[in-house]
Amino acid sequence: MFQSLVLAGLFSALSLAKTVTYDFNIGWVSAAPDGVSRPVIGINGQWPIPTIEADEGDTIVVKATNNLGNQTTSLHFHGMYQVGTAPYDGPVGVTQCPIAPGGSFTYTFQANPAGTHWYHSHDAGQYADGLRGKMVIHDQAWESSLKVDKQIYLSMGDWYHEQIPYLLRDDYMNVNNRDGHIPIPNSFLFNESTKALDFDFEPNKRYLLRIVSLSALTCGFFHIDGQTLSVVAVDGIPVKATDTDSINICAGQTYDVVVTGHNDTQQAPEYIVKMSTDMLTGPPPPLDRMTIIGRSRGGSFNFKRDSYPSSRSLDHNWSPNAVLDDFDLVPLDGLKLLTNPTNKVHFVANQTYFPGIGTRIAIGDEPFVTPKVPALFTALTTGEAAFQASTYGPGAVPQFLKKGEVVQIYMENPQPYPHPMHLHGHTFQVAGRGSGSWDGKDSSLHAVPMRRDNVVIPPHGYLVLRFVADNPGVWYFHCHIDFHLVGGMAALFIEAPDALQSEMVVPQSAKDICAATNSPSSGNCNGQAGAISAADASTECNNVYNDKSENFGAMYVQSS
Ligand SMILES: *[C@@H]1O[C@H](CO)[C@@H](O)[C@H](O)[C@H]1NC(C)=O
Ligand SMILES: *[C@@H]1O[C@H](CO)[C@@H](O)[C@H](O)[C@H]1NC(C)=O
Ligand SMILES: *[C@@H]1O[C@H](CO)[C@@H](O)[C@H](O)[C@H]1NC(C)=O
Ligand SMILES: *[C@@H]1O[C@H](CO)[C@@H](O)[C@H](O)[C@H]1NC(C)=O
Ligand SMILES: [Cu+2]
Repeated sequence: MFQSLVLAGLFSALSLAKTVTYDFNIGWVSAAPDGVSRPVIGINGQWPIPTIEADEGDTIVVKATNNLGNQTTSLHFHGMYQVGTAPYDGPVGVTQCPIAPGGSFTYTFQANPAGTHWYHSHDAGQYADGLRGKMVIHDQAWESSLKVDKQIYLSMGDWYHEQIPYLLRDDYMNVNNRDGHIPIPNSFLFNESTKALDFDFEPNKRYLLRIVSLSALTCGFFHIDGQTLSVVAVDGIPVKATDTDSINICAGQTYDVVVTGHNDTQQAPEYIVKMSTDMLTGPPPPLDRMTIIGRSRGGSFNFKRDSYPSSRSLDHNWSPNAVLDDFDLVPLDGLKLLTNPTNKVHFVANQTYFPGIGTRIAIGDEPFVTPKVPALFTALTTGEAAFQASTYGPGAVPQFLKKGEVVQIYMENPQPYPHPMHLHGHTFQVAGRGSGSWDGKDSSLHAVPMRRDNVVIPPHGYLVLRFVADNPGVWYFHCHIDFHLVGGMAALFIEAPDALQSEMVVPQSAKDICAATNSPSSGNCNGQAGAISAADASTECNNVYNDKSENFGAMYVQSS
């Protein structure tokens, strides 16, 4: 009886699910989001690019066609678990080959989990040239529990006038960059523009602001003068509503915030979006380039009727009084700390200058270097050898997980800069975070840790993350500062390769895009069947000493 009820419920949920299809032609367009015109990567001739929107459980189909001519591309649907659909996760060299100019690849996956997410190129720093957009997956029950009158989709993010391939070649990845200096953004954008939009908040009405950071480097503050921000979700995970004065959103993170329209003023309250400087390795851009100040309607103020008061409450020198500490958030489902991890992974951020090569940054034994064979395809096609590290090449920094086990990542950051660390295919509990080192005791971790998929490791500090290995696949764990990712700040979780081999094959369409770039789509890191010795892998496969490919971003060089 009970079982048939459950089945009936499942069936009705499934029968409501629909398929949402997008046909994306990815190509160059011209845009001037901060007044300076430059070529940017748009979709269907437009930039900013479209928002992907669906209900939880829907099937999303995105056909991505590469019309760039001179670069390869890929799309990653940031925040999607991709259960059973790892070949459609998007990162080049991890779950797919790059899409060559003229080629196309269709991504098919379930809209899961709900929340505010985004999608972006995952090909050699490319998203900073504009291929970055919003993705909202609706959970109607949660949304109606918020009693909001309207939902507003917003983004913030840094912006460069120079294209990423040139910034990588001439600056960040250059042999002369001895200290890991990162190019300073020229501007900070709010909803992809420096022009402040107006909020039309009606008195006492409630608004859900879904804000995503599309940044390549810097975090950004958001604050509305005289108004409380009620944070209700981070990275799509609902949390107990928590009031704050300001939030700081870092590269790749999302925040859902409820705001109630003012009823007690004649004024139009101002809001501010401001680049935060803690990740900059050099002097910040001019204040007016890193700040956007706009108005919201308040009280009896009416945009159409009234003129703005001349006095302003905020200026470019603003700094936040109090910023929400995401570590203190509590997930709405109250999920307790995962205990007794059976797999403990230890990472240490290590920035090193390699003579004759340049500055690279590792979290495991070596800086990550993109494998020639996408690591997922290696896991799927090498049988027993899929359990050996050498099979993936030293630059893949592979970490092996068993199905169902509790995994702990203990990461230390002895460096003076923070990093937003992002995991694909999962959300993790942020069980511990602090300065110095962790004492190794569960008693110093949070009992009900907040969960998200992207968390900042503090400078000279540490993180303790836990998650259940319940999603067989090959999942990237990386810094979301896109320069650091290109510079090697990543590792791979090879999760349950045995389960993978029995459940999944390399899709024919994925083999086709590999063939189009003359890349192997099966075998070990050298594109051969079976195992490879560690010695051979270190000379033949991906490592920092024999890699030059990433120095020029996603530039397409036709192999002869
Ligand atoms: C690629 O094409 C774009 C758009 O035409 C152009 O601005 C850019 O310089 C090209 N890149 C290279 C490396 O030639
Ligand atoms: C922000 O941009 C999105 C498109 O990405 C648009 O739908 C939305 O209306 C914009 N928000 C505001 C408040 O104008
Ligand atoms: C104004 O808002 C406050 C709560 O912020 C509420 O207590 C009060 O009743 C409201 N006044 C009017 C006139 O709506
Ligand atoms: C940092 O990386 C370099 C180069 O791979 C290595 O020689 C050094 O031992 C590493 N340091 C730490 C603390 O891991
Ligand atoms: Cu990502």
